[in-house]
Amino acid sequence: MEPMPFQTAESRVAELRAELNQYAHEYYVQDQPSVEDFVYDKKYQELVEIETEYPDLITPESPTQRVGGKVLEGFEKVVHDIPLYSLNDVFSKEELIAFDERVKKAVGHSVSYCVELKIDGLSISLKYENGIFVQGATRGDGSVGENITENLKTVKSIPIRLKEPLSIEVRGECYMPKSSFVNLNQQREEEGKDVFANPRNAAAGSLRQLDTRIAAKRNLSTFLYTLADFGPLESTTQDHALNEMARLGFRTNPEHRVCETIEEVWEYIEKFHETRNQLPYEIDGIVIKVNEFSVQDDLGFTVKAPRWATAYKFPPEEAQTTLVAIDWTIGRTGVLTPTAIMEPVRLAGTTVGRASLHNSDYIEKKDIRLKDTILVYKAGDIIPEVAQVILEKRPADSEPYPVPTRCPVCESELVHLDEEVALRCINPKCPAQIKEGLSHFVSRNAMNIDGLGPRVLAQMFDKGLVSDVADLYALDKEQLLTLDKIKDKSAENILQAIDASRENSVERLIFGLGIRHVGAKAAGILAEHFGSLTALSKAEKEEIVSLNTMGETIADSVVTYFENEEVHELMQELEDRGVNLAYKGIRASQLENVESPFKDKTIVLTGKLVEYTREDAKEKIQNLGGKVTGSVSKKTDIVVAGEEAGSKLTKAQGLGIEVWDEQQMIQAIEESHQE
Ligand code: 0OX
Repeated sequence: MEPMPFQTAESRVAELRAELNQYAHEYYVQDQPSVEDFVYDKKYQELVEIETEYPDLITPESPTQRVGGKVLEGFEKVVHDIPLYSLNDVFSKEELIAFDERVKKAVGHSVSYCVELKIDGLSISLKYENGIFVQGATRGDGSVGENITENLKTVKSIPIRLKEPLSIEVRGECYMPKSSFVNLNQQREEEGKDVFANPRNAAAGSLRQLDTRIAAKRNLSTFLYTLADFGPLESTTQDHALNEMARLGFRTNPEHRVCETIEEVWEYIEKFHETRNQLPYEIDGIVIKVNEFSVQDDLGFTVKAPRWATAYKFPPEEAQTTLVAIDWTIGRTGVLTPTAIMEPVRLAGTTVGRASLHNSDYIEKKDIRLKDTILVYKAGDIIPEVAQVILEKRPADSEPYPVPTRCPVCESELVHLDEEVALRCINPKCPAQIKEGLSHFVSRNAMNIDGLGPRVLAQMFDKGLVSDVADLYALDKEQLLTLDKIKDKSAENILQAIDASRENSVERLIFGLGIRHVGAKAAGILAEHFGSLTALSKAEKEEIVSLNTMGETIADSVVTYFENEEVHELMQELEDRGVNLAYKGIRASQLENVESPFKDKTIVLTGKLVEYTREDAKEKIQNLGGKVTGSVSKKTDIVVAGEEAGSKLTKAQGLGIEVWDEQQMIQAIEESHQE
């Protein structure tokens, strides 16, 4: 490519940054993305390229500076000019009413309260000078915290530049969403690393990393709730201060309310006590603050906490029960995972009889034994975990739990690799691993073959019909009919589903092969870049590392995978049996040349489509530059209404949104083209 003149580069960089920062704000702060990931990725890549050519153009607020890179020696101390107070707790309605009585008595009249969810994360304090983020610190003991600016710069919801050039200090909570916590622990388990006990510890562990690239990958988020130093801002209530913070670009929690009476506060508490499990982040209570700042000032502080606020703490989501047995399962990569089988117990609204024990080291470290009374913990929809043993309740005849030394399925000797906390079965022919691998291959994000549940696959394997994924493509109806509960019709459906999967674009196959560290997203990026499995199999490590978001771990894993001769035989077999090895989507680089009525439009598909499946229509529209979303809003441009379309159609009509029938959509797809 022709090198760009400096001036063009300078203005293009400014343009790209403005766009990328806006997209990031919509995505990370407002939870309302306006563009598909690849649009962001492509512009980001362009910015990286220009900045590589002209490093002088890099500024701290460039989104490229969010990926971390600095390795620190330690964390410096930060003295908080304005101390961070803690909160007094209340645990019952009576105590809450007593708080309200104290407040009313002290100020001589009733007051309104601003109520907020109590986010279970880590308190942080952020300083801005002339609108630029200059310092981020932990709470520490309230007077002195630690400087974690570099790690906080990687947290995408924290603005690097405010919407106005103000010098202010704000405070809030940095936390890890539940889903990120589950994914992180799953990944750590697979890598044989220690797991985090809860999202709060995971967030704390991430912010305490000296290598800022680690924090950058941890998907942390924030909610800000205190304007500590107002600068020139004027606010007379907490509620207004929250709105001001949101206006300046901070993420604030949308659930805050103003309540006029303590009864209203109680209703709010009850509502979130019931529904807290459905929130995507953990809360451990509700914070109740006097809304008017002038009344807050009248009430003042005790040594430790404000008199104008309190925290209603929810009872912890923990319970005690007895450990009856430990069940070991083997994953796709040979890792043995122990599950506690317990006396069923009520926990966070459900009855649970199984809980995660993470790995063999966890059992040894915590000295968990059969018949022990254990404390189980569950956060929302996260799988329950065994937190600890209640030693006082240990039976007299208890003995340490003998961790297995042989694979419970293939009986080969287990290994405990250095630096791993898990036991592994390293027999590549271990039936348990192969069955898991088959289940992964057919799963929804991989080859998406319906009708092949784990039982059917296990039977196929046990009967010798299938010993690797390529064998699925050589199955015939007679063979299927030998399986339990498979009748004529279901055999046909299975064969049809297998057949349809032959046509999948290759990212599904790449993911389905189960190459270590290659998730669905990485598979998509690799497929788009290399264009085929064959090209990927010949890729050099450097080329993979050069791709956006790909690291050394993935690159090494891919290269090592394709060094295996058996993998090449498998690829050949797949190809011989008609499985597509090519990328069928449109490469992002080609999208610019698309001319179509869907380009940059938001489309909702509703009702029954006759000629296309939803999935097919979605893929086609996306390939033509459109964004397909699930719900109708003011942002929707076109609603495609199939047969028996219901409420979405009605809503679209109400909002005056353009409505098409399936034929109009097909015609538009056919008339669109790409150069
Ligand atoms: C939270 C939270 C914590 C801070 C000191 C006086 C009032 N964890 O979500 N603290 C506060 O406010 C306190 N608000 C919150 N929302």
